[in-house]
Amino acid sequence: MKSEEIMKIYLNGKLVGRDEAKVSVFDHGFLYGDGAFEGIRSYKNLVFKLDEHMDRLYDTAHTLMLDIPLTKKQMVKAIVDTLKANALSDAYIRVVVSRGEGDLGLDPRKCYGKPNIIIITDKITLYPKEMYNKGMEIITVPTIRNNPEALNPRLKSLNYLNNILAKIEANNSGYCEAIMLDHQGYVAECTGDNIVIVKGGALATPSQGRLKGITLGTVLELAAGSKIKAAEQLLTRHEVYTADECFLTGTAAEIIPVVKVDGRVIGTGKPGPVTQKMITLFKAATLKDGVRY
Ligand code: PXG
Repeated sequence: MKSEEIMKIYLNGKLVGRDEAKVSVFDHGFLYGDGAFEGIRSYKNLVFKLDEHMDRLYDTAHTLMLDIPLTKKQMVKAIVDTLKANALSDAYIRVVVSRGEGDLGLDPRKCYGKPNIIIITDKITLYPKEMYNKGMEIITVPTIRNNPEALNPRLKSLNYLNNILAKIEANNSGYCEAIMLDHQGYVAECTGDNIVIVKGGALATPSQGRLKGITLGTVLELAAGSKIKAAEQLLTRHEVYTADECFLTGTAAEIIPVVKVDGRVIGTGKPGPVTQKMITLFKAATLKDGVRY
């Protein structure tokens, strides 16, 4: 974390210090979790897959009927300006668009029509380095992913309690990540990452009940480019337990191998060759595909 004087945060068109970066307690993002967000990374002065992140942010906002008062192009400029103001070449970028200030009551019409836009740039490390080398152990938790007809997991909304409850259950059992099943009992994803298995050299990932992860999308593209088969399909825990390899994907986590699930050893119990290959391909892609600044 940068010290207070140097850290600059984008708040509604201005770059302000950490202490000045404040919004009202009447903001419906705070009161009701009403808003959208994105977590993005930059590598060596390139914002990775920024257009894809913009599309997802604006798609979430569209479903929430939240009019973002910036075009995608203006938002990209605001992100780049914030990165430059903080002199960060490798960063974690958190974009938040909340419904804005309003009277009490969950009706968005009670807001004065000015969403708050916040961009924070900083560093993030999600899991200890050792887990990347040895692979991580995860469990399945009781909290299922939201039923898509209640709150679609494809929305990256400010309401993340579904995932946080699952994270708490994982933590309570001594784990830092967990599998969440979907409303039909199929494997959906983890609390902040997508899940991929490898069987007979081919990749498989759940087809429903999950966020459309941009890291996962990159992995699927890279697989296609390397003639590695990949399918989006219904997956049960049995298929995860009996996979040759397993790994998780996410902007914050990047690609992390999984070697044990619910006490079952996956494959050899060590990060496998296909996982290693995807990590290598992914690292190379992060330096190529995005917006330079
Ligand atoms: N599923 C869920 C539920 C997520 O929240 C992913 C999958 C991976 O998607 P991307 O597009 O990032 O490949 C996410 C993303 C954090 C943090 O602060 C979490 C995410 C991203 C950035 C930061 O814990 N999760």
